[in-house]
Amino acid sequence: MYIDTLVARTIPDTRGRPTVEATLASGAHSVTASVPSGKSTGSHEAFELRDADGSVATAIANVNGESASALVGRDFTSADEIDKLLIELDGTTNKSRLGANAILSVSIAAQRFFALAKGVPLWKAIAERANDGKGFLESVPSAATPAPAFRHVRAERNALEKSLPVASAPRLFLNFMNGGVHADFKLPFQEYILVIEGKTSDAMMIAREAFAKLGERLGSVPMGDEGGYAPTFDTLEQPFELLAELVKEFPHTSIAIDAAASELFHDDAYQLLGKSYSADELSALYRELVERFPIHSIEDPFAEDAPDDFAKLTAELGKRILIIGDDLTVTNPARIKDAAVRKEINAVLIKPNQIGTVREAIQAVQATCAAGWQTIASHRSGETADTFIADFAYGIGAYGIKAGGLGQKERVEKYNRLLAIEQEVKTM
Ligand code: 2PG
Ligand code: MG
Repeated sequence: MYIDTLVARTIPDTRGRPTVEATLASGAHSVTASVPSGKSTGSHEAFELRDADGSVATAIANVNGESASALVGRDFTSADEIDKLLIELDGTTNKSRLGANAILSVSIAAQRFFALAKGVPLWKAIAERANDGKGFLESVPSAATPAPAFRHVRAERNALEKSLPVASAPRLFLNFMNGGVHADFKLPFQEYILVIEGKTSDAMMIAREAFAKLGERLGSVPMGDEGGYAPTFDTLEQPFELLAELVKEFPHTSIAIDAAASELFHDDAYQLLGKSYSADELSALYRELVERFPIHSIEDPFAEDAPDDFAKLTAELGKRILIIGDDLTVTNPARIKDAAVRKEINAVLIKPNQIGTVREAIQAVQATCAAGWQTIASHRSGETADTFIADFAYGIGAYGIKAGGLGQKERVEKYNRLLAIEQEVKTM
């Protein structure tokens, strides 16, 4: 593909904050991609470039300047080639020079372009890329073991080859209630989710009915950042009781939470509804909740720099539920490999903007698969109309997708894209 033009602009995200959108053109075709932005961000994430005034003007200038100079007027044979060039051009370990937001806008546009050029749906192009990763894993260093022994690499490659992702519909991890930093801590945990199994069209029917039902029960309450309800309760258990009622009414459903515990950690303890919990006390609380309610998974149960507490909880509960790493692993293949060695979790949240290129997000998926763990593809709390994450989730055969609640158009668009993919698959 010969690139004729690359141009970026500022658009507002769902919180009204500026973010990056880029358009790549070749001949008569052009594609556009925009990047989301998190609020409960992990400190080990790739660097989102913002100016002192909160704008993304420098990130935009980096796309229109350096990235465009490197790409425009050149021919590329794959999206991966473009990603490698962008990584090299930035030259830092965390994308802090050009900005992960600037880089990812081009990386997603490139992925979209090569799907278009090949005449295949985006999810299929991603699936092909995810399954062509045999050489990837060796190139991912591990922070704990910087120069892995040859046998170690061989074992990892064998594990990966046996578990390469197969494109398939993800379970919906659909947000019903928002708390934490997404709703001014009206609820202590950040996300209260209904996990809905089955094919997307059936799951969405359940989602619509169950979401409306909860709305009736809650009455008039505000919406949180991710398009779920943001009610207030006096006890920790109440939101679980409400979701458990829905689980009883709707088959093939269960409860998930994102505790986003880094945001709860102050003064050496976890603060929930005015009470302080040590890591052990919080573990005991999780165990009690798992006994009482139909819980499927807990994301980020502890702060991002408490891997030992993750490992302890996974040893205790990992056979019954998923313990998902988000701020802990930040879609970073090297961090995922280290977490695997220490058995810290058994599932990984995959957010492309935490790492900055589609190439590395796919490496993160492969590192997760090699560990024998599940992947959950995820949006961010500041979203755009771009539905890339739906194609990505399907293409990598993710176990689940987190795309928010039905109370915000940009979240619904992702589910609508999954519905369209369900039909596309039938025609292929
Ligand atoms: C999370 C995400 C998305 P944010 O913590 O999993 O739900 O939130 O984008 O604010 O980091
Ligand atoms: Mg999270």
